[in-house]
Amino acid sequence: MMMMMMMQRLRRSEEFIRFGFTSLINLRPNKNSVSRSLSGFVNHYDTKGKLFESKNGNHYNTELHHRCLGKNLGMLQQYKCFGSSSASQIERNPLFSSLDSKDVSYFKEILGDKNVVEDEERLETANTDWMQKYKGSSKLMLLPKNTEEVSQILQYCDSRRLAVVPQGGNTGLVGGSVPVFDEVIINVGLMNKVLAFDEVSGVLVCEAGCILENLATFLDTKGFIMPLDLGAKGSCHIGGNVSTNAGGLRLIRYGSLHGTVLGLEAVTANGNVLDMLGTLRKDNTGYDLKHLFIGSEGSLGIVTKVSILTQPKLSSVNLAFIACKDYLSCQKILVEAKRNLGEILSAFEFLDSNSMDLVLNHLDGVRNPVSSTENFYILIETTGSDETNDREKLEAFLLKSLEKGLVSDGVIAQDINQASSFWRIREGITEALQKAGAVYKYDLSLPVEEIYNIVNDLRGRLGDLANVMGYGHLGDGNLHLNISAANYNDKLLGLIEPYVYEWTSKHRGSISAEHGLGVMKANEIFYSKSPETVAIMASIKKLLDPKGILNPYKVLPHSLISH
Ligand code: FAD
Ligand code: 2HG
Ligand code: ZN
Repeated sequence: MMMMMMMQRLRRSEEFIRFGFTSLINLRPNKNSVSRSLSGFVNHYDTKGKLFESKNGNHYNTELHHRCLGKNLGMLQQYKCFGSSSASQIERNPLFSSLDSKDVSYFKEILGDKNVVEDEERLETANTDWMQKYKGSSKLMLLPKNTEEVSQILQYCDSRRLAVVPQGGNTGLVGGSVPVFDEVIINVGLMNKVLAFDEVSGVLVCEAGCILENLATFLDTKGFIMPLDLGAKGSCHIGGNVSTNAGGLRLIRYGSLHGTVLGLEAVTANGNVLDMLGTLRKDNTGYDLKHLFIGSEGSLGIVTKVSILTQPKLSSVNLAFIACKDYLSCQKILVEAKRNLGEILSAFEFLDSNSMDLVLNHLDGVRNPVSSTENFYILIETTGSDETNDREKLEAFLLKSLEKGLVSDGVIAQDINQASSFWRIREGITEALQKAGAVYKYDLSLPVEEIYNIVNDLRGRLGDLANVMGYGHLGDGNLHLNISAANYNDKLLGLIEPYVYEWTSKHRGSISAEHGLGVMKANEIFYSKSPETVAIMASIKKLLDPKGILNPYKVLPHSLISH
């Protein structure tokens, strides 16, 4: 019966409509605005742009969700705790200076008054991460307009040993983009110009503060697309994307930023400008140093310019939303999709029924596109240049999967609105989790066959203490394991960590597939990297930032770099 219905649906969709995607979420809208994403998610902003209330009415405690906050010594908080182990306690590096009025005067001289932000409300926003989970107490945010200004700022901070935190769109999910204590925030959002675009090679050169979605809009006018796409595109910066080595929804097709970023410019701690802004596909002259900055989360330098290989926009895009009864079927569909859709496969994402229920319960206007309730859902996107052929390929693939019993139901988007509503389900999970209460977030790379075992194990371990959700970029072997609970509490955290990290390590996975380590996992790096490798990382950090002023307490274990 189910099979008949699915066949009918697929046959009925004679005209699978092509679409291009527009913005899904603008996470940090302009001043004086009430922003609305496609689902109706609303953040209220006051006139200074500060987030003060989420739609569900949660008023966040200004101390947020740190496990412990340590004592106040004078003006400065000296300790903070993150994670579950005693090693997660962080001490403010006593070697760092504290900001004084002469520092502020100097910055005003080089940047002008208006780009030296001391306003409390703007600082409150810049001190707080997207999840409202990490919060610093910086008294200063600097907004440089060009590389020279970044260089002058860093040269000065280095000479004074003032710690800094580079910030882009502040959408990071590991507490990397906000200060831990009083670090000066350097936000490159004013550096937002497209510098060059070559329509023959597809190489785009731009400043680091360009918002990803604005670049996508610019490229659209030229008939090109960015090689990466993520739910935070309305707010995240390309510099932030490069610094986190963001993955996202298109990685399965276009690869990671280590492949698509052809060059970059970065400023190191002492103000040195490293011009590595090449635009060549091939360049084997010596060590390829740009890779050090891709994914180093602002710990080695501030990325100021990026050169990236973009892709031609193809005319036919199709999106299917399908339901499966078990995880083994999801795996088999992935294998078949790679084999049968091959060159046109452009996304392969999955979510479990807990994730689906969460989205349905917390986001307005979202509905399950398939009539049957199943344990798993998959989004398969194809992008190609032959409309008839691409459509037939996807249709034939789905019918075959249905006949084999791998798929129990499914639909193909008929127009751009339907496609957006399908993507809204997948991209909206992070937002729905925020609304549901406390969330413990893990971003794991694992062998595909192991991915759902950890979700099941954790469910067994936590019982009814929390709601465990599994979703993510299945095509890339990347699970987003999220544990949602009414409140943050130590008992729950103690059951989750280090269990999740040990489990991942035992299966030779990575404890950070795409979000980075930030402050959340700086001390956990050994679960995925050998001591010898981490020691070399610490040497590189010392070489490029001997005084440790760049994004301290992040990425590497504090014990290795705090002296
Ligand atoms: P920020 O959050 O401001 O900073 C992130 C890190 O980079 C920090 O350590 C910061 O110090 C450093 N940094 C920022 N700019 C610079 C710079 N110019 N120079 C040096 N260091 C810098 N991530 C994914 O990988 N895939 C996803 O699919 C994805 N989806 C998301 C969906 C939602 C709804 C949200 C909220 C987040 C998502 N993320 C995802 C995480 C986040 O959006 C990415 O990590 C993104 O690349 C961060 O960019 P940003 O400009 O906001 O950087
Ligand atoms: C995604 O793929 C993002 O949606 C966010 O990387 C994942 O919320 C998360 O854990
Ligand atoms: Zn992701």
